[in-house]
Amino acid sequence: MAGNRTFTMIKPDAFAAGNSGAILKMIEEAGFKIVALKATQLTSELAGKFYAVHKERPFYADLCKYMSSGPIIAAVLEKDNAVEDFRKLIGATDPSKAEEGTIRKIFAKSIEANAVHGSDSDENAEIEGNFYFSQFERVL
Ligand code: YYY
Ligand code: MG
Repeated sequence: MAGNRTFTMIKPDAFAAGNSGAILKMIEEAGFKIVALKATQLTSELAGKFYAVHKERPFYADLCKYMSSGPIIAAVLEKDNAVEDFRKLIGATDPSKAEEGTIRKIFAKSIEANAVHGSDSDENAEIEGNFYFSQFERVL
């Protein structure tokens, strides 16, 4: 059975553009409950740890630099079938390929500066949520 939580980040481009509120509104209107939330900024080392699965990819160094370039918002979201439904809401990694009405289509600037992160599996949602939040920083 699919899990009911996923993890998201509002990335530096969307935060800097003042789109965090509009994105969180879209997330709530799509039926997700925000069960953990913080504004923070990653160091390049922490961004590298978060995206370690991509460390052999050609875009990894740029991604780590970009993800640590400014403040972000991290959040855990709750909804039935959370991971899959959230990936649908955010749209394709490359915003030029994202469907109309998706968060990335509306707010992303490029494939790298693509406004939001969404976990790709229940297992990674758990790992990524734990990367940012202790048990006292989330709704149980
Ligand atoms: O899960 P998702 O964020 O949609 O894409 P991933 O393939 O996991 O890549 C993570 C992150 O890396 C992506 O959101 C932007 C960046 N990236 C990139 O800069 N260039 C690529 N060709 C692919 C991904
Ligand atoms: Mg991914």
